[in-house]
Amino acid sequence: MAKPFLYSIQYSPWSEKARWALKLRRIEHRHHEYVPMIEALRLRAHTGKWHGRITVPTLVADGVTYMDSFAIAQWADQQGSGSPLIPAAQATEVSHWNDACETVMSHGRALVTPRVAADDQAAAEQIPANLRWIGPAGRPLFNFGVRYLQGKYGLLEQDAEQRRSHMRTQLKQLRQALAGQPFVLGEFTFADVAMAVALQVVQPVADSYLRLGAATRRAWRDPQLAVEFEDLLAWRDRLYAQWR
Ligand SMILES: N[C@@H](CCC(=O)N[C@@H](CS)C(=O)NCC(=O)O)C(=O)O
Repeated sequence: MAKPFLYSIQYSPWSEKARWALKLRRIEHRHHEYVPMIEALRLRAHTGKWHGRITVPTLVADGVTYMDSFAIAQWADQQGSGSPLIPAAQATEVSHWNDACETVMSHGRALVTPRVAADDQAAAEQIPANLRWIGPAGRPLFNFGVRYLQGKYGLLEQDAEQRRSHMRTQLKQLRQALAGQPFVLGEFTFADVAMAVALQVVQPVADSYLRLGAATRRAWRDPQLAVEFEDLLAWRDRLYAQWR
């Protein structure tokens, strides 16, 4: 049987969720670092998905395509070994927390993107290493990429304060669910993975877990939310140290 094949984006928290789940379930796989826009055709050809939206992470296993980080985690939970990520008795709760993660990260993406775009060094860091030879053409390519993301993910549809308020609601619920304990649902589950990764858009986790350029790292930090949710960032760091 061929090893599962994962398309992922190194800096993307959605990819991080999938990578972490595969690691926890000790699933060996091949990996390809996906270049947004430029490799869309390759991904469509591999998965046979010629219509509709394609996103990464995407896992292809035994001819079946899983094009969503939670779908990959659910698949991983049926394979491999280790303690369950999504215990049957808590499947509904885990799914709820995955939705909360999606809310935080999608609003977070809309806050991060303009901060990266406003910083020349951060913008330059987004050009993949194997495309750096294009030199000054990198900036227009990056600007095109920003417009592509704005359209695809509706990044301009709400203002920053509205988005922060949606994120705050979810993060306060996380604080309440944790109530000073180590795990969201009493024991370690994918709910912890999802919410720990969601905090990437509040303030990135240490470079040793997820490497980012210095300017990119600055741009991913939300100055307001990072101060308001210092306790959750500390929880995230402890969870990474023990489980990642
Ligand atoms: N619900 C999806 C969302 C994935 C997602 O938003 N992926 C972005 C990561 S930045 C992506 O594929 N970006 C590249 C592109 O849209 O071309 C999941 O959980 O996997």
